[in-house]
Amino acid sequence: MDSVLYEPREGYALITLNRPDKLNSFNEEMHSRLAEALDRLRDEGRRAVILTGAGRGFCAGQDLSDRNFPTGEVPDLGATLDRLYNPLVRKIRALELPVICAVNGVAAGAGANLALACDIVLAARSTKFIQAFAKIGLVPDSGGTWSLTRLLGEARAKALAMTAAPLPAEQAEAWGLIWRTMDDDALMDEAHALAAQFAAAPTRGLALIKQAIQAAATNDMDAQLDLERDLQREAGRTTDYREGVAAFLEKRAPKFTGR
Ligand code: LHQ
Repeated sequence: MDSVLYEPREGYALITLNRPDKLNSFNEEMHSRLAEALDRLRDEGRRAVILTGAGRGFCAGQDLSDRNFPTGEVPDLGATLDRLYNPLVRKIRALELPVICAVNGVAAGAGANLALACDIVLAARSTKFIQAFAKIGLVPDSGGTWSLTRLLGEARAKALAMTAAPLPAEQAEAWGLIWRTMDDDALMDEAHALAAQFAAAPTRGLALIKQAIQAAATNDMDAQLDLERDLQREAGRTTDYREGVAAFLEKRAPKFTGR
């Protein structure tokens, strides 16, 4: 059974983590397959992607059955992050298209933080986000300390990370950690509708928006004004900008090509 499923759709793709009996936790093979699937998006010119999980959960982070050290061996988890998790998060942040995460159930450990690294997070009402790391003596990784602190502030970030308390999807939405919560059986329809909308949108412009908002985390206002100038210059040169203005003036729906 493939540990990651890739399904091309009209203009976008659906990527499904597919180790449901292990709550889609990551082993090396799943890391490789997911990296390949993300590269394929660019190669095929897809204009959006949905990332979800098979079965009742989204992802339970690292497969801990790979991480038992009965012989007393001392692992280098930093090397694991360098080789597998950090490249994955960087790849998602650098993808020049909207990455929708449809969180279909529990998201724990690196699975929670993988979801939070995506551009738009939709969650089924039954979802719980769990910073499980503290329960096994680890630190939130895959960008978790960054996402939680930026989106929630230090008080909530520390409490979630130190207690590993499950955060229900509705609370995550109310706190601004994710975009929207919906009924479990509505999740995938909503995700597909949004992906289809993005697949017909000005893709280059959306990629520039993503770049600008991500840069705002570390830029001051002055640097951000300069960046907006540069990105707007680039956006203004796209065919889609021309088409958007023409369609507005002609009172018709625009036909964006993503260029
Ligand atoms: C699992 C897992 C799992 C294996 C459920 N592994 N089997 C980075 C760098 C390097 C190393 C270390 O880690 C990291 C990053 C990390 O992600 S660290 C955090 C790793 N994840 C966790 O600690 C979460 C562990 N899982 C859980 O706490 C629970 O399974 C949650 C709360 C996610 C779900 O609980 P339940 O809904 O009660 O499900 P369950 O526990 O019964 O799990 C269902 C099955 O999935 C079960 O297998 P079984 O054969 O008994 O049915 C679990 O063993 C398996 N599973 N997570 N991470």
